[in-house]
Amino acid sequence: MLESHVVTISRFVVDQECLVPEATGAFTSLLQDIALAAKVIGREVNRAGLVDILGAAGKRNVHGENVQKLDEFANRVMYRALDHTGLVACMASEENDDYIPIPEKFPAGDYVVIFDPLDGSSNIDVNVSIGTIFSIHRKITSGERGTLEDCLQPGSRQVAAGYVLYGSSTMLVYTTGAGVHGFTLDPSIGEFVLSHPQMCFPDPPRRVYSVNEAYFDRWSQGQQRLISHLKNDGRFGSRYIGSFVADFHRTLLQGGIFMYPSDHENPSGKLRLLYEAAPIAMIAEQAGGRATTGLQDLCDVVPESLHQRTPVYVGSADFVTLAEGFLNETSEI
Ligand code: P6P
Repeated sequence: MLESHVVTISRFVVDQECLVPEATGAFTSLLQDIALAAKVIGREVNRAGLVDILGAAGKRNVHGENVQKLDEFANRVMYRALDHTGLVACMASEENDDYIPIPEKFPAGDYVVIFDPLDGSSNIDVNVSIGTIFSIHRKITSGERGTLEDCLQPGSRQVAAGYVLYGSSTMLVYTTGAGVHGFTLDPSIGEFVLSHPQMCFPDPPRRVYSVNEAYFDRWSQGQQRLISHLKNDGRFGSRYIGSFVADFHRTLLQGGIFMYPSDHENPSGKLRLLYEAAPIAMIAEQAGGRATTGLQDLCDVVPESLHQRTPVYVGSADFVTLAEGFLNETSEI
């Protein structure tokens, strides 16, 4: 028996569409397609321990990282959910060197979908939560089909952003610029149902910082001073899962700050701008938080290449601002 108050993601996006006079329904369909892909990926992620799908596929992606079979599967699922819809101008993915054009046999649309099909895949074999991250822009070039230029837009031009967290439950969290909304998959009906309407960073926030302190010696002096300050404060706890979506989701629900700094060996950090940092930054800002590279708002960074990396500081606004203060101290004492 379906409770009357249950709101599925399909119902929710249709209701939201009604609030936008010029909406054509295309965006609603696009979000539903992504939700379908999330269900299919989630099913395989949850079966990973049972099916011989674990372990590296023996290939390396553009970053020289071992590609896990689930990575490839998730990438295929996202592509096939979107390629034929007539809604998408082009795509880009962590798993593909170049941008992904829509095949000539299919019509193209106005939206550009950029995604990390399975972030945190190094955690697959140890059953740690992993996620899918997606960023949606409108095509800006005049041609019928999208190009690389349509993918290289700053986060401030995103029309939507979201992530799927494959954890103790499967959650889809997204924003279209009108707040952040979370949906939990109810396996008994196979639907994402609204579980977290209007998500906002809590005020007051929990004093939790999330960073991989193994790299302490490689950090700038400002970063080192920041972490020492948080430790000496005596009120902060530390949590680090090593899966961006999971670490951010906890930060969004409880408050705190997640950091992936640059360091002497990785001057641009590790996380990628287009399909990790920028979508999460849009969500963070829509939830009343902040997201910065340490020097500028992440949503203001104009991408120069598909897979460029960026330092990431995201979370409760006051903590992100505190971090910026330490990172921009001129006195390198
Ligand atoms: P480190 C996972 O491999 C990932 O790309 C992100 O999900 C995560 O935040 C980060 O790398 C963890 O990196 O260097 O701490 O293992």
